[in-house]
Amino acid sequence: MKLHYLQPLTLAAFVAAAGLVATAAQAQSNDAVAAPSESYVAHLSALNSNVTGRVASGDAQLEVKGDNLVISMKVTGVSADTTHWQHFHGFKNGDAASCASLVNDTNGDGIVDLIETEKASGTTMVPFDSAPAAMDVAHGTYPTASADGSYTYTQTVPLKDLQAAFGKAFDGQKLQLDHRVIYIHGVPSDTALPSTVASLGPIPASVTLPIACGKIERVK
Ligand SMILES: [Cu+2]
Repeated sequence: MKLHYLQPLTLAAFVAAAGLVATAAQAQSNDAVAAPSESYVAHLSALNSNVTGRVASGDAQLEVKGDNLVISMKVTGVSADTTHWQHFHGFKNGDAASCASLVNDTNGDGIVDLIETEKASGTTMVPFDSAPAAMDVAHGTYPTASADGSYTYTQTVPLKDLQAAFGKAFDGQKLQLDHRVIYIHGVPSDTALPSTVASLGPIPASVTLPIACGKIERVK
């Protein structure tokens, strides 16, 4: 007797479960092709070309895809075979940052050093290294340019982790990417720099010297 009742129920349950599986599979494939929910770009222009002897340029793309921020950068015209620190910089109070220029060369040595960028750009915030959400600016693993002075960088960052680390470091501030600027730094360690070129603590000025900057803009 029981079988007569169970069988139709089991069949119905099976059909329902199969339907759910199909719906889940459909949703997943929709996610895979979905456009990013937020998208940003930055076009980077050279800084301190008088020191580097090159004209750096680059493009950065930042896309929110599901739970991740996907960062990709393509950079040319930077010092060859040199590791290039790169970060977004900004103001701790959320004000919109802009790229520094020679106007910010307050000591008149012809070079805009990292400290001189602070008035226009605020402080170093998130490293574009191998683990941005760790926010370990001084110990990150940054890209090294090839022999022709170019590199590409891509990193997928769990957005929740990044936001949590950022809020902890900057008084609960939000990322506000479109209020930030991206800097690329670095010239070879044997570059002769005047002693007026300031850096952060014990970090050599050749490591932190800004060589390109671009404002992050939201793409509609
Ligand atoms: Cu930086």
